[in-house]
Amino acid sequence: MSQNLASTVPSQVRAVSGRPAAASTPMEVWQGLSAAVVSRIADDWHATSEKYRAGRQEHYFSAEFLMGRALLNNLTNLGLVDEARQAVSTFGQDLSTVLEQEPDAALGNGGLGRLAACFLDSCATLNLPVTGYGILYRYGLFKQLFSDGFQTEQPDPWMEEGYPFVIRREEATRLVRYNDLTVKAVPHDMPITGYGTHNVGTLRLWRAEPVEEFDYEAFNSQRFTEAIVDRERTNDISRVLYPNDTTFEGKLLRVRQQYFFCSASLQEIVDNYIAHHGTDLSGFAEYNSIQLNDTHPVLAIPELMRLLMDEHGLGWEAAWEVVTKTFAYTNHTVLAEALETWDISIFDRLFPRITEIVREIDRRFRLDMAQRGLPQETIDYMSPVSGNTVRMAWIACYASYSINGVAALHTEIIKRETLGEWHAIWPERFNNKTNGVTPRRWLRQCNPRLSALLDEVTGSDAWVTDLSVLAQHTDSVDESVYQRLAEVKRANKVDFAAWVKEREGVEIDPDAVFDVQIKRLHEYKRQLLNALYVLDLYFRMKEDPSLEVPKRVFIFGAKAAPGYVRAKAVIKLINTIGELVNNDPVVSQRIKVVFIHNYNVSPAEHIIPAADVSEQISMAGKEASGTSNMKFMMNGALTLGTLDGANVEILDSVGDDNAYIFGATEDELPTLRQTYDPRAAYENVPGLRRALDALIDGTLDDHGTGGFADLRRSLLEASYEPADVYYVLGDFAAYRETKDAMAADYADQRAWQRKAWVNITRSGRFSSDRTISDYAREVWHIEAAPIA
Ligand code: 26Y
Repeated sequence: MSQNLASTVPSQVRAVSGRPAAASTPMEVWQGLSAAVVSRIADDWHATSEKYRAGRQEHYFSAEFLMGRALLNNLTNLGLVDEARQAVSTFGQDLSTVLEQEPDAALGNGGLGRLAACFLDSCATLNLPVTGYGILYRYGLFKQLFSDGFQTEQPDPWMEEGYPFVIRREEATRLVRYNDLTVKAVPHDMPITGYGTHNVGTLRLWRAEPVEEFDYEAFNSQRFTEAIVDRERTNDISRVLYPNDTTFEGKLLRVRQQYFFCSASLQEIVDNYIAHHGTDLSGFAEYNSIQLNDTHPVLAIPELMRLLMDEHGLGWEAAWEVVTKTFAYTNHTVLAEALETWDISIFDRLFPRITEIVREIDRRFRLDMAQRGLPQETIDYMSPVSGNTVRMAWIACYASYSINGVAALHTEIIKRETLGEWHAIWPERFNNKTNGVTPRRWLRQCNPRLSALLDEVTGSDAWVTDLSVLAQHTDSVDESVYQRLAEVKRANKVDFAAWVKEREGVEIDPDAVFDVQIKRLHEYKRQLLNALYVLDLYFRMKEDPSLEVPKRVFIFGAKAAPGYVRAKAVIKLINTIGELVNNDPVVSQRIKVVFIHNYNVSPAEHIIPAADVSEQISMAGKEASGTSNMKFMMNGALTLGTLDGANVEILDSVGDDNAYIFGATEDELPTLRQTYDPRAAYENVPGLRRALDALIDGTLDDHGTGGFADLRRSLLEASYEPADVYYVLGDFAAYRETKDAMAADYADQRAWQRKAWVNITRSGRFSSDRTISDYAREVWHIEAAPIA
């Protein structure tokens, strides 16, 4: 029987701080409480790992895991929140202060990385034998600061002060060999607790370390720099998430990283197979399957070929047979620039044997296709190697038994276009797995008020592990629920307003409509469309001070890739519009703009429960799925969106009356484009000319960078590149009309709360438990393995 936290926490805190618990800092209390939680789950964790190792398992390979904070998540899953609050209060500490000490484990960029984290949570909750594998980046995604409204980046040394939820497993170290370097891969495991279960899953993150600490001989002979050069080259491998890859050296490092975690993970999986099932590797795929989270881990395909052939004696055919029954590939994008390709010279430099295998895959692919009678042109297009270029997505498609998209519309697009040639040959490999998000973190934990209401209305907490039960209550509730829901939202908004005041220094009114767009900054996501709306609204209000404008706060959160100049100009633009609006004594009475800096998982947990409007306004066909749209829905925000990604399915679930949909659809766009003239939109669409001209007439100052003029040109000038690639001006009128109408609807609170209730109760389909059950049954062929 585990001891209760009140008895273990003080000693854990003392061990960390070397002081009495009452004299320790909140950070030290976070450390101690976290250590107490790890100690509490240790036996179950071990038992789960042993159990999973013996049977059929799924391995989730991902370059990103955007885990966010761990302590509250674990306390919630283990049902220990109240006990922990009680335990720390005995020595005068406040649990929420303690929880706010924790850094976010931001080992990911955005959607793809956060999806991997939600998936692990669902796998643990469903007792599924799934392990995540990735890299223990020393620096997570950069910290974003604003300087004069411009984004600046700072390193994020998230583990520097110690991180109790990562356990080093020295004994399971592997060697990863490159042509020019051999490195140790040391596993660091994070426990993944589930809700209401004893099972504890594992996220195994590899850290690169030098085989020899440093060259002592060189050091002793006073050649200090030489002594540490190799050591630093090794440490570089797990130093930072996605280093800049605009230079050859940068690309080399990215490929080194990818190979690093694929090779180490595969070595372990193969060794485990041998330990449990013997040395005949031909049965490997009966016990193991590997999900490739996009193309970043695709080097696992040639690497498993290498291990099976060179280290375990299988012939090519036998090895290929295993490989093609092992891998499944998830595609997360239709944007051509995100489909990874590498120059084969990089492979030559790093691992000539992998080059050989990739070339052999290519040779056999071409033969195979020729035998199927495909025209040479098609074969050349599809082949894994073309000239000097290796195409990772094509290798994935050829070797995988399953290929999936992440929302219904996205899967249709990859079948028809992005991966159309593969679909023509292997239609049976393709399937859809609409994304989902974990209701533990994204509802239970981040929105305790709404959780309590749901417990009350449904009579239990069963919804936490079966979100679909909420649908039974869509219509069968009494009127008072809408009032209660309004009170919950209002209280969340009050909390959020205080958080914003403290963090960003901006005062916002909880009675305003909170309109939110939070996601990575990309042109296709069209933050610019939102910004132009706000700018236009500002001018409308200046022009007619008597205009009836519902009170609103426009909330943004977004990081731009450090080298993405235009995305950075959009950030500066939003901040500049924010200054204009917020400093206007009259306009700021009704509207405000807030840009939450350093948007990440934990800020999202503050923002989403307080949101009224969820902006999902990508150009139709470009957002593969979106997942924040699902989190907003669960928390009762209404979608303002295009028919893109999972928005389509959200609309299906809630019906036309409960979502605000606008803009050109994916199937309309090709025709619209033929006659599309952004200049005509500029001339004729009300408000556009004024808003766009403000970018160049001195109204908005970009400090002479030319960034705003570039944004304007990108929308208007065809000579520049195809003008307005993402149809911002084409959709502006529809967006403006729908958004105005939506804000006006907010006045009828009874009707608004009814819509919110429909969204919440119909969100069951978007639980990652549903997604993971589908993967487990249809792709992974694994079953629940509860330890107790
Ligand atoms: C090539 C490399 C630099 C690269 C790195 C990261 C390419 C892509 C990515 C990340 C992609 C990503 O996050 N995609 C998002 O995946 C989510 C989960 O499936 C989707 O909901 C979202 O629509 C998609 O943009």
